[in-house]
Amino acid sequence: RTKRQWILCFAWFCTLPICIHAQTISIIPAPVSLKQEIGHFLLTNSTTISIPAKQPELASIAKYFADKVKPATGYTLNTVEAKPANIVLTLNTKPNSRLGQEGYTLHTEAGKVDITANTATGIFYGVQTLLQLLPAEILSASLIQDVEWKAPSVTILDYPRFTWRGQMFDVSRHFFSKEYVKKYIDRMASYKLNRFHWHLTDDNGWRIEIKSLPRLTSVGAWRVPRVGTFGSNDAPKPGEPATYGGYYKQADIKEIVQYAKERYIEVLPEIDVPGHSMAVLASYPELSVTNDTTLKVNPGSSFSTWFGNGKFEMHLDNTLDPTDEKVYQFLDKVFTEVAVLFPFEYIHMGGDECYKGFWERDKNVQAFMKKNNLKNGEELQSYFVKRVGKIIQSKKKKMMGWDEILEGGIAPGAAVMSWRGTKGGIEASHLKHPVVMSPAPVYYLDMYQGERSIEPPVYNSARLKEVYTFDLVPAEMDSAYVLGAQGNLWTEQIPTEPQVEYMTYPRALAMAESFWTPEKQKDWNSFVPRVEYHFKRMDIAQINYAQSIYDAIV
Ligand code: TNX
Repeated sequence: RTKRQWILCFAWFCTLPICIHAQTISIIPAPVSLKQEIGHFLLTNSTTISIPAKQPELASIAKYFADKVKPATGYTLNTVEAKPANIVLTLNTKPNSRLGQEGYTLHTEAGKVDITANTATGIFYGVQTLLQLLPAEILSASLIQDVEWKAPSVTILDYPRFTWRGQMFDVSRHFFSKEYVKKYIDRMASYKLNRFHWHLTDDNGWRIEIKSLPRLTSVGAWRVPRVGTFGSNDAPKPGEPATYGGYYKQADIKEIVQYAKERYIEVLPEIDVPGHSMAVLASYPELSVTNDTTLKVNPGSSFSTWFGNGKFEMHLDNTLDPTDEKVYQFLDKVFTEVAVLFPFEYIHMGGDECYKGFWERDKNVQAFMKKNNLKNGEELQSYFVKRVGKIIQSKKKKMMGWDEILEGGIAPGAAVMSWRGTKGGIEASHLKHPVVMSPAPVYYLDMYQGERSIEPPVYNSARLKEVYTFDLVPAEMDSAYVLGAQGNLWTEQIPTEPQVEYMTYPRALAMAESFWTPEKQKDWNSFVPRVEYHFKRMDIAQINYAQSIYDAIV
């Protein structure tokens, strides 16, 4: 051997102990900068958390952390207002401009964790990173005694790429309990996602109590069950009881909004109109274009659902009558209550996939269009959306809608959620309207991601690697108007909680990283082993997932 080889060999031998002792770090989303040092912080029963005096928000973050680690460790961590303490949460008195509104710095070493930020939000994200530095077993719901609760020594500086990092959950096609919605939200927070888009209404069930309109939930929240036949569209048989469904009482909604707030997540409510409204029309038939009193809450899927046989089936459903003042009075009542329940600045009014055949065939609608100089269905829908925009504005909220709201002329100030690819988003950005990117199929969590034969019967695929590597701001876009992006979980084919998780994970991790980590730092080859480690965390946390990393590598 040459002298150089001997030296290299010796150097390798000397660093070996460090390598053996260094814990692997697998943070998702990857932080902007991370430096690992030798050593670790050990969490013990006597670890104390220090928060500044008169900072109730930081006190509740400290409690969040203490509650999180308690089941697995059995420790009851003490919060103190004075230093010295082991874990110190500090708000910068002079803002650090690199950190912005959501960034943080985290430093760990023997006996000490320091988290600083300009805002409580940033502190919360620092705590999430700290939780990810602790062993996977920290997520266990029951006591674990044979693990040392070590977090490797690191220095991290971190902040997000986008302010809107969302996930949409459709609770209309299948209903999910309040407790489960909370779980979904808490898991979002652990990956630094901060917008929970709650798809509360659709053809298959109205899920939010509106006190002034009780039939929406006494009638509209219930349909005939179609258990085991995903996507079945068979009309209800005569006399078949509407027993499947459920809804959230206003008290439940408040509880969930508060729960989300404690996790720095804003809740975006969606009331989908004028299409996707069969649950409304079953409850208040006088709002339909044809005043049809026989309309029922759709039993299976709705306007667009992919079937196992690959067929894309259009449902030519009735809609709200855009020419009827009663409809706007109804919407005023709905948005009055919605605006009070949800503190977020935006309300989503849907606007997608509205079948316009009834409008074309209805004499009154045609006469209305002529009188108002509306040339086609798109212009009539635009008239409708603008009226809804005014109602939403009168409640001191901003309106958001699916990209169909661009058709026939967009309402002033409306934000667009781009779902039919990136086209709508690009157009809206040039019109200087805020945009959230959620293009199908890439960011659609109801597409299959792994081995076809064991996936739910959905029609298209969104592989993990495609999701991870997708460039969510195309070059043609005016990026200044991009608020961020989100994944959408439509649940026509997804009736159970384990299926919800299977479809969500690990793709939500790929999105979380795309929405947070600087684009040029994203690296598929580093992501895959980190996801593999998070599978271990999810096993311990009892979260289901698809093993789609293996499939995607091929
Ligand atoms: C289209 S995305 C829809 C939903 C379906 C979804 C199925 C959008 C605005 N509308 O109603 O659930 O496709 O992937």
